[in-house]
Amino acid sequence: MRTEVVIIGAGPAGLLLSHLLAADGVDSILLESRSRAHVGARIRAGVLEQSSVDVLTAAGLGDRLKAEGGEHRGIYLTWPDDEVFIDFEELTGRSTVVYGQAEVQKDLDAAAQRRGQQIVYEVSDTRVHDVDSDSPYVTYLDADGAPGRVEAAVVAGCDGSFGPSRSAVPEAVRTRFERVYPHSWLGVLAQVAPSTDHVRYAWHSDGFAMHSMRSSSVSRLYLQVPNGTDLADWSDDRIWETLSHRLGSGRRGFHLTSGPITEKSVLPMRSLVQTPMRHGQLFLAGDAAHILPPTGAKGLNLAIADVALLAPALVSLLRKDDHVLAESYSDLALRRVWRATHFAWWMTDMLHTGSDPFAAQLQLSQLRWLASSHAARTGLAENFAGLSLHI
Ligand code: RFL
Ligand code: PHB
Repeated sequence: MRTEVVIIGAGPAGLLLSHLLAADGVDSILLESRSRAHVGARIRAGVLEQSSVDVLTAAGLGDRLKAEGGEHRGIYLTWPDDEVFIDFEELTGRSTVVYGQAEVQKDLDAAAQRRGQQIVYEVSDTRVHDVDSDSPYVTYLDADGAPGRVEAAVVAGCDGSFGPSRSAVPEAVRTRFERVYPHSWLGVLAQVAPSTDHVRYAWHSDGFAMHSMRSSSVSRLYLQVPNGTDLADWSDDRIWETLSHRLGSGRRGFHLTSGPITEKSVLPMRSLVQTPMRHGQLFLAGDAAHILPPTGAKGLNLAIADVALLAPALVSLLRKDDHVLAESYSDLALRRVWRATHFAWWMTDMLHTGSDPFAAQLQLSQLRWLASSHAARTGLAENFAGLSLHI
């Protein structure tokens, strides 16, 4: 097969890229290792920042988001002695929308169906070739094990944390910056109305906890657990008791209501940035280029921001033979990536507890500073909700 852009990965980054390219008349083919049903059912991110909402809306993908997404003008930070509401709207004039990644994926998938986008699902052994040349190509095995090959002018690596694109940049060219955290998140989805009106991040000496939501009848909750945690050790009762304790149920008017848990998983946390995000005709976007701990709610937002830069760069390159945007893509995208990487690290460091009493006192001091300082709250709010696409 031949196309203009071969996109590896049909997650949010890959599907949005194909959508934006198609809007400018650039053809693409997507190769995806999982089934369409599997990709559509993944429960992941929940919070969209304003610039992501703007990108999706401008791309004609904003109808359901507007109707069903809940606008969240801030977050609570709580700890046993106090709490603070960080009012993004008041502090930055920007807001966030709680709209599950599965819903974004559904909207992108519906748009892809409508335009007849070519997507090859259930591929394996995906390999990237000759990105140093003008005629790169990707090979794979299809669902029946038959070999396939797509030739293109450009390869877009949108294949997430575990795909092959990141390693297709030669070792001599790439730099990997990495941090592995000693914590994981145990995440649950529960069929119960949220007990909080805004996302609640809780510091506790036993470990961090968080209460988010997906709709008026579905809650999403997380607990800090040690790496290597076995889900079998966490009964539903133990999860609810621990959440109640760490979130401070019964304190300051907050009462956690439990309900049936429909999904449980453990998510290890790490930060990784690979530079550059372009090598030859290969461009990386989303988790393929960078991974963040979820504490700052940035992963999906960064994927959308990358693609919002990459799509016009590829259109200029392929339609006008204009290389300027393609050449600045990596540097521009990385400015935002490092800002988000710092923010996610900072939020993680402030809220996850261990056995070091000195660290705990610094965390509490920082939380009290946020509660007492307008400037501190503005800094957090700007990073959470207020980043513009070009920083
Ligand atoms: P994805 O979504 O992982 O999509 C990559 C796609 O590539 C496919 N693939 C391959 N295809 C072909 N050949 C191969 N060899 C392939 N290998 C992989 C995969 O099957 C997949 O379909 O990456 P993308 O598009 O870059 O999107 C990134 C986001 O998914 C990710 O950053 C967020 O989910 C992170 N994240 C959050 N981000 C936020 O912005 N806000 C949040 O509130 C938030 N919460 C979260 C999160 C991630 C979580 N988990 C489980 C990782 C909460 C959690 C629990
Ligand atoms: C979520 O709703 O899944 C969520 C919200 C905020 C985060 C991470 C995840 O920081």
